[in-house]
Amino acid sequence: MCDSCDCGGHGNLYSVGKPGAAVIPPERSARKIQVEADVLAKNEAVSDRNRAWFLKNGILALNLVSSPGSGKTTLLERTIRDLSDRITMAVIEGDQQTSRDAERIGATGVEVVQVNTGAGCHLDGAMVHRAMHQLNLVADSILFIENVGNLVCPAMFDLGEAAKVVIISVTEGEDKPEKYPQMFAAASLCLINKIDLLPHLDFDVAACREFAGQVNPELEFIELSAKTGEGMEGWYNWLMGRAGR
Ligand SMILES: Nc1nc2c(ncn2[C@@H]2O[C@H](COP(=O)(O)OP(=O)(O)OP(=O)(O)O)[C@@H](O)[C@H]2O)c(=O)[nH]1
Ligand SMILES: [Mg+2]
Repeated sequence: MCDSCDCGGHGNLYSVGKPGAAVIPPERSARKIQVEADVLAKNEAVSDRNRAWFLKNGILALNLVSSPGSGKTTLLERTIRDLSDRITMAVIEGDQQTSRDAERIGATGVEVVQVNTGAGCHLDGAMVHRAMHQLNLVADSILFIENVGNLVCPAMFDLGEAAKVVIISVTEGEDKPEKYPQMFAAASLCLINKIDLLPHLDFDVAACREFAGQVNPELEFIELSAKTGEGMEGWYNWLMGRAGR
């Protein structure tokens, strides 16, 4: 287990030049794997109930995952402003601390709940369950769940969403799908954000797509800028399609 949370990270250490030299003794490792399985199974049970409730009530729940600062909240602000006359939307905001993102989303006029995870590095099914019942969710709507900025642990924790949307910004380096494959394997859609900055960077979009495609051949891609609005139409088409419009 990762020391700071119940995310299941095993923390194997490797010496440079000696790949595969795991340092956790086998008996401790087995116990950790059992604890991890228990935690994930418990989360899965809650999240399955969330998913059933979303389905029954006609709500498209999407789990937005990324590194910190890739542009999730900026994307949501523009999306809400552009689509609010076409579909009802609500947001659950996950951050370790502060209600800054909820305040930004609240300024757009939609319902929003902030969840602070404290030392935790991801949302889980129970947090989403509590938060969703604080919102007046209506049929034929979209619930965006902005997860804690973290490219590792949120990949493992199902929230009951219909799909994970992973956002990678062009300032992060095109090798992220190779280094953090689980997140790209778990996602249905990859948004490549901040393309307005491409002229100033050496980010290789084709290589990024290739790395992510190796991890997940089914992954769809949309390149956009939440800042300038370029490419957002593709995202809106994807959203409305998933919402059955
Ligand atoms: N140039 C450019 N900047 C962007 C774009 N999208 C977001 N930003 C900037 O990136 C920074 C982080 O944006 P946020 O929307 O707060 O990112 P986030 O993923 O919600 O961040 P956390 O919630 O902290 O993980 C802000 O300064 C945004 O203005 C974009 O498309 N282009
Ligand atoms: Mg944010």
